[in-house]
Amino acid sequence: MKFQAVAGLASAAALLPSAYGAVVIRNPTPEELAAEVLAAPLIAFDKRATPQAPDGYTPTEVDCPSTRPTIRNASTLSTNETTWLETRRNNTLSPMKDLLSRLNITGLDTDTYIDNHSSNVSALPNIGIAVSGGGYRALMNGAGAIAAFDSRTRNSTSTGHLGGLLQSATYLAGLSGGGWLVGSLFTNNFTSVQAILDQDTGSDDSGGLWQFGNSIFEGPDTGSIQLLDSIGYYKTLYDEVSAKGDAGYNLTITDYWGRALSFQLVNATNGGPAYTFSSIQDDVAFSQANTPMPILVSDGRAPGQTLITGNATVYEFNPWELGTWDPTTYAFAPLRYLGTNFSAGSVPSGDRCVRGFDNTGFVMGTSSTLFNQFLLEINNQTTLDIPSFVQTALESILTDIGEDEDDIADYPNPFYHFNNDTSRIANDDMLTLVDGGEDLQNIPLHPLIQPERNVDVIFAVDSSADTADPQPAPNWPNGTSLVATYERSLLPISNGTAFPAIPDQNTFVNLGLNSRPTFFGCDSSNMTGQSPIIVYLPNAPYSYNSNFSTFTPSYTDAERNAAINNGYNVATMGNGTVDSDWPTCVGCAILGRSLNRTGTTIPDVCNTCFEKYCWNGTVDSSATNYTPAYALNDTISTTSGAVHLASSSAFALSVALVASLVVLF
Ligand SMILES: *[C@@H]1O[C@H](CO)[C@@H](O)[C@H](O)[C@H]1NC(C)=O
Ligand SMILES: *[C@@H]1O[C@H](CO)[C@@H](O)[C@H](O)[C@H]1NC(C)=O
Ligand SMILES: *[C@@H]1O[C@H](CO)[C@@H](O)[C@H](O)[C@H]1NC(C)=O
Ligand SMILES: *[C@@H]1O[C@H](CO)[C@@H](O)[C@H](O)[C@H]1NC(C)=O
Ligand SMILES: *[C@@H]1O[C@H](CO)[C@@H](O)[C@H](O)[C@H]1NC(C)=O
Ligand SMILES: *[C@@H]1O[C@H](CO)[C@@H](O)[C@H](O)[C@H]1NC(C)=O
Ligand SMILES: *[C@@H]1O[C@H](CO)[C@@H](O)[C@H](O)[C@H]1NC(C)=O
Ligand SMILES: *[C@@H]1O[C@H](CO)[C@@H](O)[C@H](O)[C@H]1NC(C)=O
Ligand SMILES: *[C@@H]1O[C@H](CO)[C@@H](O)[C@H](O)[C@H]1NC(C)=O
Ligand SMILES: *[C@@H]1O[C@H](CO)[C@@H](O)[C@H](O)[C@H]1NC(C)=O
Ligand SMILES: *[C@@H]1O[C@H](CO)[C@@H](O)[C@H](O)[C@H]1NC(C)=O
Ligand SMILES: CC(=O)N[C@H]1CO[C@H](CO)[C@@H](O)[C@@H]1O
Repeated sequence: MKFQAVAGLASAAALLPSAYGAVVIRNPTPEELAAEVLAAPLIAFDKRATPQAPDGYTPTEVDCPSTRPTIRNASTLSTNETTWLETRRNNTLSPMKDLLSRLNITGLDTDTYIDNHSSNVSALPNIGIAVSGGGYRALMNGAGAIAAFDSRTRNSTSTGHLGGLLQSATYLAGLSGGGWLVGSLFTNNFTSVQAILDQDTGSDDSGGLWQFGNSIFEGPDTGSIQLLDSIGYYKTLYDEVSAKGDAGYNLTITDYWGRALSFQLVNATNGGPAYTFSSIQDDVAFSQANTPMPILVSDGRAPGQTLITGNATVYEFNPWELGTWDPTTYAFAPLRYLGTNFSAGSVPSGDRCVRGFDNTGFVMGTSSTLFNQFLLEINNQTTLDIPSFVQTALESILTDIGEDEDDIADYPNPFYHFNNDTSRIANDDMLTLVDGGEDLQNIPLHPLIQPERNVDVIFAVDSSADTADPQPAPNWPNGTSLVATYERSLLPISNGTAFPAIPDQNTFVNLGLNSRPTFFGCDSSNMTGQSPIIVYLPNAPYSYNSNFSTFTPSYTDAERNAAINNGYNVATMGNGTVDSDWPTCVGCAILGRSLNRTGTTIPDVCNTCFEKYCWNGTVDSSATNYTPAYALNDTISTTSGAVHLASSSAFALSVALVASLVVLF
């Protein structure tokens, strides 16, 4: 893409007055004023993820707390997490009892089993859920799985369903598009997918979450409670990001991307500029451990570097911290004080602290920076009225950082001069993070296979677009992400993490391991170290072809709902209609490691399940093509028609962009 060279941000700002000359600043109507009050950024006692940032999107200096924040090394869990886990593990027991009893594990009295071990909760199952990247397709397919696992979804606790698994889980990790899902739920008081879908059953289709009918190029629907028309939307994005730049922070395309995403994912009429990811720690439901712990994943990539699969440092964001277990940094920073000038692990005396850097949209955008490319398509939206100051601002950023770096997110490096001898980034001013899927590990397993977390089973929802386009069935997963995590586990950077053996992608396709659920790592004695059982849940056509191209920017509500419904069917195998043993087998996967730990005999029904669902080591690497058939008879079609055929993108994409995204998703 060719951009007119512009000298820098200052010149973009200088263009502001004339650019704004075209903007009609409207007189707010009483209705708009009322909406503004609703969206007021400082609702002090609103105990959900909250607009805690002192000055909206702009990171702001504040006095440090009396105990000044510090960087810690990664040898243990944080005390915040350890404390929280004591309550969370207890809180999972009652939902887990309900769930397991519904899953009908003949030969094991699961109520008695849990009661007998409840004084030593670490003997009992510790569940993680991981939702892959893949843009809106991944958000929607992942949402179907989460809805299936959520006892708040209507009918989800009927026979054949899996409701309650979410309530039984300790961790919920998301990456890129999966991170949009996780971030959106947690920014909204851990609302349910059901509640989000229920919002627009009425005639008022405005102002709610997940309105994907308008792409990010258009901005939010201008319904009754929306403040912004298209120009107002762009002006808001521009003003907020510019203010961060004016405050002295380096800007990247991720700043714009994160702000734009927030209008769809954060339930606020103004895109929630002051919402921070660290505010989740004060959310009542989370802090009382009535939700799983959310984790988002991103990769480190220094400027000018090419990211090599297996060699990237994998970072996580959780409500308390940003950091990594990898030996190449091996440190965690307090999320709330990101942006503060840390040096050798502490804030130099005399320096103040910074708050508001961890804007929740920016964190979600950091996990999904590949979609910065999406935003750069703005120049090609000829049918839309996109103000020139937006294009100028994006061009200016690219001029500053270089077009090869259009996918980075810039963080002042909190790990500066920390772990000098071992950290790759000890001498870098900036910590530059990119999309968590750029190292091909598109499922956020990394945080969940850390031995410190003792996870027993991971429900790994894979919405990757691995199968090539064009071919009969593009944009379905074929195991590539699991292969990447397995191969990395054999390298020194894995630092004590272990992962089950995973076969090559042709084997996945030839044996159908990517068109039905498969367990990996069933036999713990066969492993080089402590590893969970992986319950692989690959997106596949059950009731709908949800294999939208990663670049499709907008979706009708019908498409969205059908994709979510398909995801529900993937997770439940059509509510147990494809295999009536499936719910029982899910229960067996949950209990597997725990039964080993407590020396309990595996019930016969579970042995049958493990024979049926565990990959048994068979390999068939012969060349192959993926041609899936619907798993259910009851299928849905939407007006977009046969999206399983090479999907027509809503706008022209350059060869280079298609290539860069196809390789990664
Ligand atoms: C997290 O841990 C720190 C240090 O132990 C403590 O000061 C802080 O209050 C904790 N935060 C929460 C939300 O528990
Ligand atoms: C968890 O449950 C155990 C056993 O009932 C109890 O001893 C412990 O105090 C509980 N811990 C928390 C943090 O609630
Ligand atoms: C429970 O599983 C047994 C087989 O182990 C089966 O005979 C029975 O019908 C199942 N019950 C329900 C309610 O599905
Ligand atoms: C829930 O189950 C009831 C009774 O079986 C059925 O009528 C209804 O359609 C189901 N609702 C959903 C959302 O599946
Ligand atoms: C958050 O959700 C909880 C549980 O559903 C509810 O009791 C509470 O009122 C909600 N809080 C807000 C601020 O919406
Ligand atoms: C979004 O916010 C509106 C207004 O505060 C609220 O009525 C609605 O329940 C919220 N939606 C969700 C899914 O939380
Ligand atoms: C901006 O980026 C430059 C070059 O990477 C770096 O030296 C500088 O510290 C950054 N400034 C801030 C405020 O992060
Ligand atoms: C891994 O990345 C580091 C820098 O991040 C680089 O110095 C090193 O050569 C890379 N190793 C391999 C095997 O690519
Ligand atoms: C790390 O190295 C820098 C520069 O050499 C030095 O100033 C700093 O004190 C070192 N940090 C530690 C903790 O030794
Ligand atoms: C599997 O996916 C990779 C990309 O991740 C692709 O290169 C390969 O051709 C695919 N193989 C099959 C059999 O689908
Ligand atoms: C955008 O359009 C220009 C022509 O206006 C074209 O040269 C360019 O390749 C397009 N960019 C992309 C990413 O499609
Ligand atoms: C188990 C293991 O190898 N842990 C190492 C991970 O990396 C850190 C930092 O290099 C080492 O201190 C640990 O021993």
